[in-house]
Formats: sequence, structure tokens, C-alpha cells
Amino acid sequence: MFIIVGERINSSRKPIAAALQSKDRPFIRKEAGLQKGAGASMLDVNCAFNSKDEVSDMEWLVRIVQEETGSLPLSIDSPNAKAIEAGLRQHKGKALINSITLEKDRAEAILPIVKKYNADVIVLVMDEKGMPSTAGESIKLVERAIKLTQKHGIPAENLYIDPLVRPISSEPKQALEVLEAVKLIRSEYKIKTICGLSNISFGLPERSTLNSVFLAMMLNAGLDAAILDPLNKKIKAVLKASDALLARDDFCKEYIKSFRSGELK
Ligand code: THG
Repeated sequence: MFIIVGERINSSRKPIAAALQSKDRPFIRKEAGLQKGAGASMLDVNCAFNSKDEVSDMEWLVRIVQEETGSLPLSIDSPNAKAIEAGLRQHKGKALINSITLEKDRAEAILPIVKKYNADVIVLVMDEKGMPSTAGESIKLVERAIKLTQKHGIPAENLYIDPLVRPISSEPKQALEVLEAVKLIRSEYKIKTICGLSNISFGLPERSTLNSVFLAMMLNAGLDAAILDPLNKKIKAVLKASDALLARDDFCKEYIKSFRSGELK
């Protein structure tokens, strides 16, 4: 099953930042419930932006989002080890830590926490020298990510590689390189991959068209999970159609069900 990680509870979005500041429980609970209802298997929670106290905001978010969703697992999204551990202490079930990079300080601060809580972890393919620009460079970082997590006693099945999607408006070959990286990671290393979708379309009009077509391409390349807006209709249609086309939907039952409930248009 493809893993849909709902992106909407992120304080870079103005309504979420406001709700965090006023501790507006009903608003956050509504955002959580809507995403679960739209088929999200996990929810990303991020309060790194516009927050006065990320640690206490993260505790609050994890608690009320899991209250609303009957403990749907969360992707705890922060560069800050303290905020991540605060979230993990509240979290029920197996969490996904979003994320570490191969930068020494960030990795060494967060990996022991990943191990302690037996969480899954996203490794972004970047190091002190920055982000790779080709699939070949990404693969070198993937090998380092595998060794590093192994060293910390984290099993390979708990690892998700994020090849870091960047805008095609400024780097025209980005989508092709990321697609190639996902194919290689799948065939050579058998490790899971995840990405945030919407960066691909940054700076361009009709973003959800680009996002949803890119999602279809990534699904075919073997992507295991994506951080996306499950309420977006184009994305939803692509997810249902791809399940049917990639033989993940016996007799197209789910596709037909979605059509009947009006979700595909
Ligand atoms: N990789 C990993 N984690 C990530 C990202 C990634 N976390 C953050 C981000 N990228 C993914 N999450 C979001 C959350 C919200 C939005 C985009 C990405 C967002 N964007 C616009 C807005 O609200 O203005 C547009 C929303 C829309 O039109 O649907 O909200 O790459 N590991």
C-alpha cells in the first residue's frame, strides 16, 4: 500500500500558525479529521515556523492530533532534536521522524532518539556540501545513509530516503534526476523512498497539475510514500487511478467506489 502522509498541519501555512498561537483545538482537530477521512495513512506535524516555543507546541500538536484520529501515526517534522523527542514522548504507536540529513551534528543528535523510540526515520539526501544535482550523486549519499543508520542500530526497514524534490522552474532536469534516483534506490538497495511533492512546482502556475502528474510518474518509479495534500482533488484522482493501473486495486473496486462517491471529478 502506498503511504499517504497528510501535509496540512504545518505552521508555514498561515491558518495553522494562527491556530497554534491561539491553541485552537477544534481547528487543528478538523484539519486532522479531514485528512484522515481523505485517506491519509499518516499525518505530518510541523510547528518549526512562526512558533515561540516549538517544544511545547509539538507536544500539544501530537496529543490533540492523535486524540482526534484514534492514534493515526504521525510524521514528526522538525530539524530540532528537542522538539522531536517532545513529540515522541506524547506519540502512541510507531512514529516517523522527519528528518535527518547526513550533516554530522543533526544526524548524531537525532539518531539516538530514533533508536530509543524504535521510530522510522527519513534521511534527506544532503550533507555538509549541500544537495546532489544528479541521481548518481544522490546514490552515493544513500549508501552513506544506510551505513550511518546501521551504525546506530536502526534496521533498514525503518529507513525512508527522501531524494529532495526541487523546483523545475529553476532546475529543469530536477524531476528526471529524482525519478531516476527513486528507480535506482528501489532496484539496487530495496529501501523505502518518500518525498514532499509540492516543491516540484514552486514558482509556476496551476501547481496541482504539475504536482499530480509528477506523483503519477513517481508512483511508477516505485515511490513508497509522499507528503501531500490528501484533500486536493487532482492528487486524489491520480492516487486512485494509479492504484488501479499499478495492480494495487483488485478489479478496480476502490476506483469505482471513489467514482460513485464523486471523488474523482
Ligand atoms: N520532505 C520532507 N519533509 C517535508 C518536505 C519535504 N516537510 C515539509 C514540506 N516538504 C512538505 N509539507 C508541506 C506542507 C504545506 C505546504 C507544502 C508542503 C503548503 N504549500 C502551499 C501553501 O499553503 O501556501 C500550497 C498548498 C496548496 O496549494 O495545496 O501548504 O520535501 N521529508
